[in-house]
Amino acid sequence: MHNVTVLRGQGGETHSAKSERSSTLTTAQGMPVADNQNSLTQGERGPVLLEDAILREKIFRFDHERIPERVVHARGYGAKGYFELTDSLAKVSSAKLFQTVGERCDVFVRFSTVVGNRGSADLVRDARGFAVKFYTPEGNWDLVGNNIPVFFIQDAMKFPDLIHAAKQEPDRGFPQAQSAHDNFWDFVSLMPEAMHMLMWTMSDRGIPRSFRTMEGFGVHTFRLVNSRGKSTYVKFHWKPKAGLQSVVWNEAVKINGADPDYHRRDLWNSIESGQFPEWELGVQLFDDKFADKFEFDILDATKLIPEEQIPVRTIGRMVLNKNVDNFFAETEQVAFCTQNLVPGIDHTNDPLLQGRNFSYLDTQLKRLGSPNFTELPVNAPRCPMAHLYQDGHMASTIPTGRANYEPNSWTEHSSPSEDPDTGFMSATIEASGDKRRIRPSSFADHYSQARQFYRSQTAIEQQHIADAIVFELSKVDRVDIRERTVASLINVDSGLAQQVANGLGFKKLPKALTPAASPRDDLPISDALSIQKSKIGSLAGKVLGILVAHGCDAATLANVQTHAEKAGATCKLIALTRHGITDSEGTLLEIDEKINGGPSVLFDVVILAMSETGITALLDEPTAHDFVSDAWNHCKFIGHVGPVDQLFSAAGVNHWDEDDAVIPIDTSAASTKAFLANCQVLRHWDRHS
Ligand code: HDE
Repeated sequence: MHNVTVLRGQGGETHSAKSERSSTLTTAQGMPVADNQNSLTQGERGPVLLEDAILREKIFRFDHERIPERVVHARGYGAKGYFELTDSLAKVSSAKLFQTVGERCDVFVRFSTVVGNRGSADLVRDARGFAVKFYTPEGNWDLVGNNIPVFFIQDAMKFPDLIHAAKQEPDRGFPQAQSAHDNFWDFVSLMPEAMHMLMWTMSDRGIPRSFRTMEGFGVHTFRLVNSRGKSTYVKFHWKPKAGLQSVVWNEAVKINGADPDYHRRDLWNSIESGQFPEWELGVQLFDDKFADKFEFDILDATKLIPEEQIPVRTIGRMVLNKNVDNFFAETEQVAFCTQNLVPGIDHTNDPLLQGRNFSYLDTQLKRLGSPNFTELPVNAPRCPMAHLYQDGHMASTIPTGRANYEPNSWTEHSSPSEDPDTGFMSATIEASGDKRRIRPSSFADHYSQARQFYRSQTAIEQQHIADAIVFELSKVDRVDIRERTVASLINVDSGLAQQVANGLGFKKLPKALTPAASPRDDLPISDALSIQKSKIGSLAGKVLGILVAHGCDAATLANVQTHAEKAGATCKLIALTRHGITDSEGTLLEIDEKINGGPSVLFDVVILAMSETGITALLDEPTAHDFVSDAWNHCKFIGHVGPVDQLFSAAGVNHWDEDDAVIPIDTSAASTKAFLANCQVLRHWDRHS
């Protein structure tokens, strides 16, 4: 029976009266239900009676199950865990969570795509939200970031335009969760400030393999403030312990069909299996002196500070060790607000950040329907609290006492009062100047960092960027939009622009757009911007897909499974049927996926475990051909056991036996180990060069 105890005191300690769990199904009012199958009718085949309050309540509750989805970041997935400080920031911040090494606080994290609706697929090309709620001893701190360190626009004024342009076009209501359409490229090609983030979304960063393999960034410059009121600028970074990893576009397209829940399932499975995803929290700290000499404005969210210029100092780690108990109650109802700060952390004047500070509280009120959303368990602070707010829809705490105002002189009903020593103090910042609507000239250079990003990628990554832009622009109907984009790309890199122009079939390059500030050519390559330059080097958390044929070698299969699991990887067996496949010793194998539900795109590494007798049945199965040809085309490592020639031929793959990443595995443990050691790099990019 599902959720008999919906009134089971979900509010936990914030509920004044907890209902006890009943073994009998009840109504929302607690009345026991005698029949949950049939409506109340007059006569056996007669009309349903209005009197049937049980039916009416049930349907009423059902009708009201949905709340508005988030206007952006609608599709997301949450998990719980903790943050632990590993290096004290006491000198620069008075925030309690940054004081004592080893101290932990609970966190709730929600990862998301930006553009798609709640039911869209996980592996669309998009930025990913990376929002963390820290339940600190001084209240909730929300670091509402993305997996990309820069944003499309500089001023909050343009956010509704950006999102309108990116989401479904208003007349037709499609495309869903795609930037590959006219409106998006129309807008971004008219807004050169978008070019830097475009480079990121068109790169492999836009199609991450897993939430576990993404970096996270606070994006804006924030401030840390110490106990003497001194402020230091800070950029926040999350670095995944599992390393950075993405998929290729053709894989992403196929994953979305095979498993639209690929990212959420991956997060859920890894936590359930005890492989807890982990990130380091790092900071780039700097002062006004650096800010003044930096090439760009530190308040411009379309710019980053290269790690080579200010190294990222690791100060803590975050471990996600618990899945949500209920998706709606936690992941849907979690309400992040950029203005949720704690003493010791503060904002800067970044105009995008300032706009966000208005937006999030407003959006939560709309979405959750009441200012009391802060009382929902996932949003409620986990520290002592006392405020004088009251009433409103769905107030679920019962405030006591007579004094609900301050100051008051009711000593017996003592009420909370302010504390200038421990309370939040905004950093003291001088502000002056004319009241105007103006974009500072220090925000004018839109291309230099886009160029730096592009040039810092490996050749393969650069190719992926060009391919992605060609793909997207090929979905754009208006020629002038395609041309304007290429004209803008010339300012990033003429080689890239030429490649895109060729991919689109242009006869000649258009004239470059006139940039507001000439792009610089002197920014050094930053290796930290490339995924491929950061090595993975471990199989931990990876998933091996083993296509098994009837009669495949039992000893080799056992070896592979044992050693892969020792390395922290998971093995999934794929076969023609879920039941009835036996190995060479006649043991019935526990199959995870039928071949047409377990394509190789779902796995990091694949192995073909064949036998003379078993392979024949697979030769007539088109999805077995795709399994092999996709693994090959996506440059994956392919281990093979037993006779496989016919399967490669059926899949149309030639010269596989000359390829360094198609590796035979025999019955010896050494051979399995060698294969697993080799495939740690996950892709053999040279295959198609
Ligand atoms: Fe958001 N953003 N945003 N955003 N954002 C929302 O708040 C908004 C921006 C980000 O998992 C909304 O609760 C404005 C940058 C994440 O629940 C909304 C502007 C960055 C999430 C909103 C920005 C983000 C949101 C929609 C420009 C990266 C998901 C639902 C001024 C640093 C949080 C909600 C979650 C969600 C507004 C720009 C990240 C409408 C006005 C830049 C990760 O309030």
